[in-house]
Amino acid sequence: MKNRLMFSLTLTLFLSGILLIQTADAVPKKGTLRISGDNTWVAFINGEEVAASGNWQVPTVSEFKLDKGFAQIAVYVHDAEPGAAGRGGFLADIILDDKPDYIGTGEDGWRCDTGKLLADRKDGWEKVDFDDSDWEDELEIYEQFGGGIWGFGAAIMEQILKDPECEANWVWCGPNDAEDDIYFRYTIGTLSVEPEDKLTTTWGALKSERR
Ligand SMILES: [Ca+2]
Repeated sequence: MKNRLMFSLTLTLFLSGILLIQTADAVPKKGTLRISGDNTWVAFINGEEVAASGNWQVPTVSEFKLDKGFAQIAVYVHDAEPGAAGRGGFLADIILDDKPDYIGTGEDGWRCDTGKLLADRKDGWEKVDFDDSDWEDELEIYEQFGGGIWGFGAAIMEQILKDPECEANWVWCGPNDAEDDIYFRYTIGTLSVEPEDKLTTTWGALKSERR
């Protein structure tokens, strides 16, 4: 009886060990954010600007670290041709760890909003603690990378997006021949609830690590 009890105890400990390892393993530690936008874009991670560009055929690639599996992605995309004079496009993917976990535009989880020019928007939309719950969660989804009106640029873009292969779709917030200033957010993981001062310390550390 005692042996059986010991056996059960050992088995339980062993199984919880496996569970713990799997749980720890499931939390991503580093990520890569790849972006293209027609015509220009500015990207933020945890409220800090990480990329800005104006050539959709040359995607930006930003590497970042996650804090206990958490990171906040925010991207502004501007279409330079007013209204129907030109179509806007946003293509992005997030690659987590080396497995890799792949999140592309066109998948669930992205939220978007239309609005003013970036310079005129002062509501903290790019910040970690910004409440985006009233933002649109159904994006307008256009062709997958390689197709559609941006297809002719794919060969050049592939020189940057080849590993891993881009599986994202071009997206927009509302019809891309109507809106010209678009804001996107994607939240990875959950922000751990910590006292305000500790949280500030964590972001401070993240910030200095990137430099
Ligand atoms: Ca336009």
